[in-house]
Amino acid sequence: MKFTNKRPAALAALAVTIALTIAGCSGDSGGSGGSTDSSSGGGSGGDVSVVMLPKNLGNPYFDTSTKGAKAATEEFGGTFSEVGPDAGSPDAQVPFINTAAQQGTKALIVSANDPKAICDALNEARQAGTKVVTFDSDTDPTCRDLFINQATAEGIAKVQIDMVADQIGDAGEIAILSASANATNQNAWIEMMKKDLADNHPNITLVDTVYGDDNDQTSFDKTAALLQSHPDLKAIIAPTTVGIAAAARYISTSDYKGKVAVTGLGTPNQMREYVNDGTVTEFALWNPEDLGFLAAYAADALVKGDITGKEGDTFTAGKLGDFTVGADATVLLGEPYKFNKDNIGNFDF
Ligand code: RAM
Repeated sequence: MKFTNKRPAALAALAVTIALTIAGCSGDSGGSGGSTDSSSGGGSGGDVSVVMLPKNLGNPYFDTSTKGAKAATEEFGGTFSEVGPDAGSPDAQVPFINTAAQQGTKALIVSANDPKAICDALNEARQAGTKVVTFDSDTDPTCRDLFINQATAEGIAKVQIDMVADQIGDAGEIAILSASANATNQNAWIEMMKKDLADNHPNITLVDTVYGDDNDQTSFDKTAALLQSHPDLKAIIAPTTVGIAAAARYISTSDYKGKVAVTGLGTPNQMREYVNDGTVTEFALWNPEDLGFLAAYAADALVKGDITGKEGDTFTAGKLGDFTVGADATVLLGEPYKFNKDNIGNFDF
């Protein structure tokens, strides 16, 4: 079952089955070391060991993708663990990659904080026999075997510009509150949003782009600063689930509520109260659980030699069905989906 806006009924049915917690794969963030390493004995302890390395720990978006990856790994009988830094700085993931390689991990699934900073470590891991699957935020393609893309960058950019244009009458000043300055995914989306604005929305002006580092407090503070610096601001686009929730929280209790729109990419559970109180009209996302699920099945197919990452390779990802590897060793999950007051009640993630 895929999460696409062509199949809202299937999507709703899937969404209500998604639980809020991740049993057994997310633990104490370990103080300054910032790591979680709680392995689960997935299935029968088969020979495919999977390590999941999100941008950082403590983000509900990645908790949900880890939940999907763990479920898939249990289905194919592998072993699963999640590790990661507390903060998504460019090279914070390097020690976790090195450790996974030293442990002889069969597959590493990574959302990269920087397209290049972790490349050497990933390539060393690959030389040691670890298959590397990026998901959510890619590295340079030379540093991984496969990238699992949630939706096309063009599609993710367009849905956000369409929403903001709709919400501000296609005119006025807007700003972007992004994640970290080096994030491959957000930077690709921002470039395409700028192009879409230039090509199709001459009366919207992007006046600022700021970075909340996927940290709730930093994102909250950056929202306040944006509103102070740009008194005519009509909207904030946050292409990050952490940023949009922080921006909405700030605006929901301020005089800007109802005057400055907030949209972008968010999870329904984090955004529900701001949709219900009228701060937010509409935002978008894909299903992070499906994304993690697909990444784990792709990792399994690589480890077992069913695919190599060549264009045209095909594999089956359990309940999600069959997928084909496209150009640049990329597999596409689906399309972004828009959430608003009419449908948000159907989702639980
Ligand atoms: C945050 C992260 C993630 C991104 C989502 C939309 O959770 O930055 O990489 O895909 O937002």
